[in-house]
Order: sequence, then C-alpha cells, then structure tokens
Amino acid sequence: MPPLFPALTEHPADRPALRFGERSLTYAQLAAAAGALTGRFGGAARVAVWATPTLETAVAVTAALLAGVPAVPLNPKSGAKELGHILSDSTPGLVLAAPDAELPAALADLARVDVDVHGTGPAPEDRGRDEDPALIVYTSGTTGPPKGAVIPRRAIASTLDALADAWQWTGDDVLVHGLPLFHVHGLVLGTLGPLRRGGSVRHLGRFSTQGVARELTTGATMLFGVPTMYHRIAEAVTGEPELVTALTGARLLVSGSAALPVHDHGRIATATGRRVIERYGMTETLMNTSVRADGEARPGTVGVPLPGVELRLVEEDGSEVAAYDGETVGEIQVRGPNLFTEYLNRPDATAAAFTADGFFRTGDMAVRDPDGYVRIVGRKATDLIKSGGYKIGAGEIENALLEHPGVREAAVTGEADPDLGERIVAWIVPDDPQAPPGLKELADHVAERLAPHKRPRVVHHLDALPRNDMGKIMKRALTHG
Ligand code: MCA
Ligand code: AMP
Repeated sequence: MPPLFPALTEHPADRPALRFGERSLTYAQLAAAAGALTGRFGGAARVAVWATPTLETAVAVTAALLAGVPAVPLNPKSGAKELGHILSDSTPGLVLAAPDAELPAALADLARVDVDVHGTGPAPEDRGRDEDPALIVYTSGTTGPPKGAVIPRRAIASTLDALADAWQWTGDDVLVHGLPLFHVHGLVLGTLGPLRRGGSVRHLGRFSTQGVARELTTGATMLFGVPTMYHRIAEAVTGEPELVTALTGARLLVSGSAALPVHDHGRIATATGRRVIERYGMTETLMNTSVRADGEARPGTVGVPLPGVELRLVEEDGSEVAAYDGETVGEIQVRGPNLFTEYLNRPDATAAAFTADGFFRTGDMAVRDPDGYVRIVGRKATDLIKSGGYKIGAGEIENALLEHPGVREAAVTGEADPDLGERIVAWIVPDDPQAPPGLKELADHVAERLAPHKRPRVVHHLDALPRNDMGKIMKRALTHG
C-alpha cells in the first residue's frame, strides 16, 4: 500500500508541515509526535478526537490514519445531546485531546490520552489499507440525529490527488485557512491535503480577514474558505488595502461547502482582479467537481467532475436527464473512489443513499452546460439548511426545541442571509401564549444541547402551525406568508 503521507518518511528534517497560531511542526517533528502517539492507542478499535483547531488535532488524526485506527472528530462546541449520540453510536475506545483541553461530562467515562506534539516515538509504520475506515464524520440529515459517514482511506487519497490535478496543488504550496477541524473541508482538504502533498498549512485558529492578509503576504499561496468567509472578505476589501494586495498575490482562492453568491465573487474580482474558484463536495462523497486552476472561473458554477468521478443528473424516476443544455434540472448522482462506504449502524440509510448501480444520491439539484460545467440550482430537501457552510437538519433542531418546557409545537426553516447564506428560523407555538420563550432562551437551549451553529437566529410565535389534511406541517405556508 503506498503511504498516505510520503513526506513523513521522505522529509528533509526541517521542512514545515503544520502551523497553528504561534506553534508549528516540521515533517520530522510530526512523524515523531505521531509515532509516539500511536504507541498509546492501547488496541482501541476507534478513537475520538477532541477536534479543536490546534496542532494536537492534526497530530492525533495523522497518528490514527497511520495506525489504521478510525478517528471520530468531535466538535468541541457540541452540546450534551449531540455528543451523547455521537459517542453511543461510534463507541470510541478513547479520546485524544490537547493537554489543556477541558472535556465535558459526556466524555468523563472515556479513557483520555493527551496528545504531546513534542513526543518522540519511532517513525510510524503506515498500517492503513485502502478500504479500511479512516474517519467517521457526523453529518446532519433531514430528520433524526446526525449520521456517521464512514470514510475509507482510499477516498481521502483519491480526492486529494484529484484536487492536486485540478488545482496544480504541490508541495510548494502553503495553505491558509480558519476552518473547523471536525468536518471534511477543514480536516481532509485543509489539513490532510497539504500533508499528502508534502506542503504546509497555516491555521488561523479563528478566521479573520486580517489573518488571511497577513499569511498571504508572508508566504502562503492558497486560501480555502466557506462562502461566509468570502462574503466577509468582499465586505472588507474596500477598507483593507493590505487584504487586496494579499489576495492579488495568491496563487489560488478556493470556496466550497455552500454556494458562493455571484455578487461576492464579483466584488472580490473587481477589487483584486482574482476570481475565486468553487468546488463541490459532500461529507459522504468528498470532492466531486471543481473549477480547474487552468480553467475558466465562471461565476455561479462548481466546475467540472474531478478525475475519477462519474457524475450524472437524473429525473425523479431515476432516468438520466434528456439534455445537458444548461437548462434541464436533475438531481446530481456520483460514483467513484471518492465515495464513503456506509453510514455507521444505519444500513437502512446507507441502502437508501445508493442506486442499484452504485451511484450516490446527493440530493443536490443542478444543470450542466454543454461544455460540462455544473451549476447547482437547489436542494431536494427543504429540511436541510446550510448556514455558514454547516449543514443542519431542521428535524434535529425541532426535536431540541420541543424539549423546552415552554414550546408546544415547533417548525424550523432556513431563510436567506447575506452573511451565513441561510439563517435558522424557528416557528413556535408556545405552551403559554402569555409568556412565550424568547429568542435568547431558545438559542441557548439549542446551543447547549446540539451546537451553537445550530441555534435559531430568528423566532416567530404562532397560535398554531399550518398543517395539511394529513397533519403534516406546511413549511411553505410559513415562509411564504
Ligand atoms: C453564540 N455562541 C454561542 C451562543 N451564541 N455559544 C453558546 N451559546 C450561544 N447561545 C458562540 C459561538 O460558539 C461562537 O464562539 C461565537 O459565539 C460566534 O458564533 P457564530 O455567530 O455562530 O459564528 P460566526 O463567527 O458567525 O461563524 C461564521 C463562520 C462559521 C466562521 C463562517 O460558520 C464557520 O466556521 N463555518 C465553517 C463551516 C464548515 O467548515 N463547514 C464544512 C462542512 P467562538 O467565538 O468561540 O467561535 S461541509 C463539508 O465539509 C463539505 C465536504 C464541503 O463541501 O466542504
Ligand atoms: P456536508 O453534508 O456538510 O458535507 O455538505 C454538503 C453539501 O454542501 C452539498 O450536498 C451541497 O448542498 C453543499 N455544497 C458544497 N459545496 C458547494 C458549492 N460549491 N456550491 C453549492 N453547494 C455546495
């Protein structure tokens, strides 16, 4: 099996690999720290990683991949209910965390191993095999709690190599970003990506336009971000000349996880002369399409299928659309080595997600231009909300809201938001109309149980929810007045 990270063993000792804030590791130091850590896994079948945006998380995931032990990245802002579900579903043998991390009560029964980024162990042998599960990443569906997508090692290797081809991404690139490390974007693309190429990543700890400007003017060559980050960049370019200089000098600016508004694309292009390129992926499929570095960065498109990815648009009845004419809308289905293997403990959901001939049903609706460019035009499920690049299921928020004593009925929708793409809106029938729970109370309630990014940003109080004859809530009636 070829190694996942050749640079770990072929490294010149002082080649930079990771930098998080002020702290950094070379490839030699990363190999030694990962080697020391793999010796402490104690036969665990899976390991949880307390995925703060730190060196420790990068070392922990690298060590798990080399040891061939699946890693379950945990959002360190997860609330008790969400965390409880992920732990009982994925049953990790231990949790890897930074020594100074304070872990919540939900993790108290789990053995804890502190990650020593200056540990020195024997150079780790790469024990992973292609089809072995490498990561289990939790992702929201329309109803119920999040599902664990089991991502095999070959999907990681193939998606990163396909992106290298599309973006001319090499070991000379230095990536900057401020993405969270418990999702595919920040972890697989933003951390494992540079390591597979033998290049380096500088993580901002927390996204800021000043941080982006600083890194891109001091050696960073590429920027990854979600559209909310590019929106904030578009807002800042007029007042921050150093940001304009930085973006103008970058080799590649890449946006993903949600649609980049054409308006923000245009404002950045006007100010810097640079076109942000978009790529389209999913937790279950890793990356499917991208605008190529040597291609035309057409605003509003996610480019062409990546090498190895088969993509088709299908009608409701499963037949392929009649024409790729830039107008005929169909659901995107994909097949290729980039796909996940299953949802953990959910054979029903796994079976429903694939067609008989092995294509994954993405639920994303698109048209395809005659020259192959894909334009995403919407989503099949109205109960999935994309806010700040996070996918959030309406059902999980509704369930959390119903656990509030002041809530009799609840419905959740998404509405357009210039910064977040969509914002979460809660429609509540209060138990006591004289004393309805307010926005802050309900936002805190959801943030505490699930995660802060799942909290409602707007609350409406109603006497009753609009329902059809079957008793089903008519969400269109809520959002269309
Ligand atoms: C606010 N906070 C709270 C509460 N309200 N905490 C507890 N209780 C509350 N009621 C805290 C938040 O935790 C956060 O803390 C701070 O206040 C600000 O919160 P918020 O307004 O939500 O955040 P933001 O600053 O507006 O975040 C915007 C963002 C973020 C930075 C763009 O949305 C983000 O990081 N998005 C990235 C999502 C992503 O990576 N998606 C990839 C998945 P603190 O200040 O401590 O942070 S998609 C994917 O992987 C596929 C494969 C793909 O295609 O990429
Ligand atoms: P997640 O399940 O969190 O991995 O989110 C995957 C979803 O994000 C996809 O199914 C799309 O709906 C959306 N997405 C990702 N990248 C893009 C993009 N460049 N443009 C539009 N939507 C995107």
